Amino acid sequence: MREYFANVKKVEYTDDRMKQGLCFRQYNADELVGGKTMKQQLKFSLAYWHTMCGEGSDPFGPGTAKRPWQSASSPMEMAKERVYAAFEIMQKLGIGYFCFHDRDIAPEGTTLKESNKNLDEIVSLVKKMMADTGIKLLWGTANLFSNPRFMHGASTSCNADVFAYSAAQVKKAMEVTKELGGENYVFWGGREGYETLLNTDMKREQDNMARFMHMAVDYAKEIGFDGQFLIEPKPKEPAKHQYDFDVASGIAFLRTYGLDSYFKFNVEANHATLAGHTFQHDLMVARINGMLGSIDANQGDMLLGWDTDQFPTDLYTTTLCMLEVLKMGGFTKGGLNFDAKPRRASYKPEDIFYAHAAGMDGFAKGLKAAQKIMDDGVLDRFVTERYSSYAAGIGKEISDGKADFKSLETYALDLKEIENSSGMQEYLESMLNEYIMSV
Ligand code: XLS
Ligand code: NI
Ligand code: NI
Repeated sequence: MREYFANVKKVEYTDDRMKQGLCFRQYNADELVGGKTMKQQLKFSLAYWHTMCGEGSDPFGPGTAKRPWQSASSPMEMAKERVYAAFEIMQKLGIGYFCFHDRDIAPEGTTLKESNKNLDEIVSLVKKMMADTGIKLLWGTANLFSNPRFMHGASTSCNADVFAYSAAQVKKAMEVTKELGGENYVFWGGREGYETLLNTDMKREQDNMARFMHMAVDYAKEIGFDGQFLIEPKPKEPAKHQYDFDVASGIAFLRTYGLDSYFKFNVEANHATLAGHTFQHDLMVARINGMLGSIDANQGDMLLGWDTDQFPTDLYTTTLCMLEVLKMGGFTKGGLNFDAKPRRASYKPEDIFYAHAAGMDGFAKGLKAAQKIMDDGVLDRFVTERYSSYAAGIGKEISDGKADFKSLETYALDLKEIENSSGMQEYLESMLNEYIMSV
C-alpha cells in the first residue's frame, strides 16, 4: 500500500496558538469538555464525495486538483486507491468517521447488477480498512441525482421505471450501510422537486416520495438495520424547488405521511442559509421537535446565492451550532460531517489537510465556547427571565391551559399601561463575543 501524502505527518495539537503550518490550535482530541473528550463530542466525519472525488471543477472550467490516485489504470483500480488514500487522510487527521454515496466509492456499471457487483468489491475493501483502523461509518446514502435518468427526479419522477430503479438502488445502499455498521442512512432529495409547476403533479410526487420512504422503513425492519433515517433538507439547487425545503417543511411532510417517528434530520449549514434561515434556526427547529440527528458541517458565502460548501471557520456559527448540540445532550448516532471542499484555487493535496484542520479547529473553539455558555447559564437565565410573566399569575393560567378568551378579556379590560422589558440584543451579542474570545 503506497503512502499518498508522504510529506504530511500526523496532524498534532499545539498550545502555541501562533505556531505556523499544519497543526491543530484548538482541537485537542483527548481534552475534556463537558465531561467528554472533544473527539467524542464532535464526532468528525470525512465526506467522501468532496474529499475523494472532487477535483475543483465549476461551470466555467474543469478541475484544478490532480489527485495522486487518479492515475490508476481503470475505474475499479482508482476506486481501490481512493479507499487507501481516504483512510490515510482520516488517520493523519484523527477523523473517526466518514460518509459516502454508493457511486462515490465504486463506479457505476452499465446495469444495476454490474454497479452492485462493483460496489460489493469496494465495500469489502472498505470493511477491511475499517477493521484495521477503527474508523467508522457515520452514514451511507444513494446518489439519485447525477445520472441523466434522474432528470425528472428519483422517487418523484414522472417515470415509474425511475421510481423502481431508485428503490432498487436505495435497497442496495441500505444493505451496504448495514454491512459497514453505518450509524445513519441519509436521504438528500436533490432532484425531488420541480423546475416548473406547468408540468408537475405536486400531490402525486409528494405521495410517491412518502411511499418510497415507507418502503425504506419497511425494508430496514426486514433486514434489521437499526441505523437512524435522516432527511437532509435543502430548498433549491439543483432543482428550483426541492420538497425537503427546510426542517419545518420536512417535519410537516413527515407528519402528514405518518413517517415522523422513523426520521430525524441531517441539518446542513449552507442549506439552512439557502432557505433564508440561520444555521442555528434550522438546528433549533429540529432540536425542539426531538428530531436533530446529525449535521453537515460547512458554511456558505453570504454574498453568493448557492451551496459553496466551504469549510466551517466562522466561530459564531460553530458556537451556536454546538450550543444546540449540547442542549440536546450531545450526539447519539449523529456527528459533524464535513460536507465541504477546499476552494478551487486551494488545489494542492495538502490543502485537504489544512482545510479539515481549519474546520476541526473552528468546531473545537465553538464547542468550548458553547460549553462555557451552558455552564455559566447567562443566556438561559436571560431567556428564563424574559418569559417570567408566564411563571405566575395570568401567564401561569395561560401556560396551564386554564385561561380562555373570556377570562383573558376580564383580566385585560382593567389593565393600565403595559410595561415591557428590554430585549437587550446588543448586550447579549457582546457577551457572546466575550465567550468566544475567552475560551
Ligand atoms: C448536496 C448535499 C449532499 C448530501 C448527500 O448539497 O449536501 O452532498 O449531503 O447527498
Ligand atoms: Ni450535505
Ligand atoms: Ni450541500
